[in-house]
Amino acid sequence: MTRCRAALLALLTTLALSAVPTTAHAADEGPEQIVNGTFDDGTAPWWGTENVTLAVDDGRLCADIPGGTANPWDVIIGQNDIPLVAGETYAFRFFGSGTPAKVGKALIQLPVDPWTQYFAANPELSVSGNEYSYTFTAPVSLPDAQVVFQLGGSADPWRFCMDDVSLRGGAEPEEYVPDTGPRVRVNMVGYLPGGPKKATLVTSETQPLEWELKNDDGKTVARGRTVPRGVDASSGQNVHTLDFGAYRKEGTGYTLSADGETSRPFDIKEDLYDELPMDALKFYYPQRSGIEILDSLRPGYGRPAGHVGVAPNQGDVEVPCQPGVCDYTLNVKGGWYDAGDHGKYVVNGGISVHQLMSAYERNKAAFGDGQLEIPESGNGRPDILDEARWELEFLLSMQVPDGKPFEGMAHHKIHDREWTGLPLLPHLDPQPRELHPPSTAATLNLAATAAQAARLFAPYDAEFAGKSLAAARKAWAAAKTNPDKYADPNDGVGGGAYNDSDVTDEFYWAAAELFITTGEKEFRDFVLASPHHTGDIWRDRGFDWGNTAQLGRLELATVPNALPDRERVRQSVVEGAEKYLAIQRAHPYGIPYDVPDYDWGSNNLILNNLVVLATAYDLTGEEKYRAAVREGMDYILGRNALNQSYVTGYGEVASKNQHSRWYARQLNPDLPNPPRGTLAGGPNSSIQDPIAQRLLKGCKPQFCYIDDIESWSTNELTINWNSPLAWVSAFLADRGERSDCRVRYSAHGAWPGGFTTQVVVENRGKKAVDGWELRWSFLAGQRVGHAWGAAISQSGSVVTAKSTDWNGRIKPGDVVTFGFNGTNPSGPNPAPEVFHLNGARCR
Ligand code: 9MR
Repeated sequence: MTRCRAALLALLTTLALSAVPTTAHAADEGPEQIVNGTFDDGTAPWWGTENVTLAVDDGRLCADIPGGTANPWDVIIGQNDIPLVAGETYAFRFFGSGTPAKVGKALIQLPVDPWTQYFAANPELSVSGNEYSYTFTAPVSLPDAQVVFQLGGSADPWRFCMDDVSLRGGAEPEEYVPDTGPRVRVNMVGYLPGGPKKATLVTSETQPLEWELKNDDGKTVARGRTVPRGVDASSGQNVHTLDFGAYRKEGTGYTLSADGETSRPFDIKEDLYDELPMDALKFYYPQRSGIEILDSLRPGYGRPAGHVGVAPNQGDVEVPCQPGVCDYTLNVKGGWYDAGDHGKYVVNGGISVHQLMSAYERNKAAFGDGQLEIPESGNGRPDILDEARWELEFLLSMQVPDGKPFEGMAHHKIHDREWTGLPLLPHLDPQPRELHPPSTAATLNLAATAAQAARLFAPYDAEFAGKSLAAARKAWAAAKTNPDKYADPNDGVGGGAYNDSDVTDEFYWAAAELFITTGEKEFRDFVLASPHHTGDIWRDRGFDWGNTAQLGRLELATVPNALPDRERVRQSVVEGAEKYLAIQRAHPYGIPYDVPDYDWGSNNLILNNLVVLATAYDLTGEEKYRAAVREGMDYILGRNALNQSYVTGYGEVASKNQHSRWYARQLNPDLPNPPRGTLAGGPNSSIQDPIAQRLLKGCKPQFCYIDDIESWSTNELTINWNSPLAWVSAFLADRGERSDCRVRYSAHGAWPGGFTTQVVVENRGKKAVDGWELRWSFLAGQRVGHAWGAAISQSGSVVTAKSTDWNGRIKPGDVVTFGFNGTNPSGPNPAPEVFHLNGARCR
């Protein structure tokens, strides 16, 4: 690789070195230039060449150094972006050990060709380890020198460990100031012609200012005055808002100007969001574990299968438990990698796969086969279900086998024994993999998603649907038997803890899914008795993997079911939406999330609040809720304090260095950036990672973000963050047209396995309908048989009834009636609630 070749050059061209192993008094008082030299926060931002895996072992950074390399620079561990000031003297210290003993190289050097070495030492590393201490005077000023340890050149493998790496002296680290571009903040992707169009201006002015909207030719097409909004707590900025919603003409290259600043360009167009849902969903295929990613399907993203039991991988086909946890192994191959790590976590997989299935269940007709360019495309089933199934099969495999302690529960997670460094492609991960103890939360995630899968897969694969329902029932029973087996909050080495000590919300969600799928009394009674059924669950912070009561409530409100207090449940979602609407209206950046400190993954919480607003639109048809969803998306795509989009490939300035071990282009130019449509976690006030801690200390919430691959606490990508992105963008892409029709769908009789139904369609509009097509979808595996008064066809659960020659015209105020016999292999048969007449949803 280029780094190694250049290192050779550097060796040949280095002139004077000043490696003096001496004490380092004076510089000791200076500022620390090394980030995370104590490895208290994992291995970041330390990197290694591809042939080593960095891991923290007993508080030190350790790595197995391969044998058989020729040169010192064939194996390197280092840290970048070390600022040096010419003439300043530095104290360079570290602890190091070698097993067996070895001589290494410690260098401070230029990070690019010719890799000039400003300092070089050859520490003799012993098995017990030594402390090393040097001084050196920087010959140059440089913002981004490297501290590297060259460890190659040994015929035999050995193990290197280091700790307390410190470089003191020089200047105080410079204050980081993000480049936030023009002070007029817009959705850089654009606005829908009929939607709200707002922007935010950052200014010190307190009086209203003129604004101008210009088209692509620079011609002013609209103007108005800003509304001063005072100082916004989430950014610390004095801001005004601009509203140009009255302008509706489609076009590209619009700009907004105010206070002498011009925004980045944006479009106004109807098909603005047509690609985003599919891009957000395409994110999942290259996130798959256990399967080769085909370059033919994802050019530039092809890679070998990860964790299929091929060395150096130590999983995932026969994975043991952590010591003392179980006496069996499980084949848990497959599923999606959670995020930028190689872990697979049932609670997080649960909400992710649920939100994909729920995007599908909201609007089944929008999802078809061949949309996502995945290996299953062309199999006759909607790709979104195929993608979901990849994860579902993994979740099912995490269930404790019969006859074993905690049988029927689900293991909480499976991941590496130690944290690994970046970059590291999945198939190169050498760490042992372990199953962690079963948890009630994981078990209920399995119950909820498998129950949901049972109804959605029924029309396509009855066997899988049956297997899923059986697993869901078993998981439910196991959770009832073990209602408080919580994940250990300290079990966070090598993977995230995902701990949660209140699972009453998971119980509610699982009961809701089981009730919707089966209609059974046990689940109905549980739902009705749960405090989450009636409580105010609409947290300011939104819902996520650890707060899932909202999932249950949203499902019960939108998916047809026979709950006695259904109307109240629906109303409660509208109440939640009203709350978020009020928060959004008060916010000068239009964010339906206003908390003093932003959470880890704040973008996903914001999107989840948009899910509540979108659901209120679905339930009521009230435009204000749809407008709120559209405005909320503006924040994600650029109308924010940092003036950037958080979705890769969307908007002129967008996140592209999300924390990932395989989309690690920032660390290795041979690797790709994350794919188009990848959401970054977003501002996180707690800034847990070293890069954010170095650069963002004291940040106002919206500024607690940096598009750096090492900033895992602000800039990771995850399966549970792309899932609300997919859900919300699918909602936005849905034109959502409404039509003045009303449908009465009534059961006229049912018998074991069958039913007969009459459908009355009323034209309540002012214009006659000439030729009609009515669309609805069934809950599960129902199928239409003989029909009268309409020609009926069915694809999956989606049914289309077309007018016949003689009843195609419905005059205003008139009705047409048709009917059919159907089969219902199992489960409840609730009347569909959403009907589309000629593509527009009946009110
Ligand atoms: O998204 C998770 C966040 O809600 C938690 O506060 C945090 C700490 O437990 O963990 C986040 O999840 C990470 C997980 O632990 C490991 N994989 C990457 C996840 C996203 O950063």
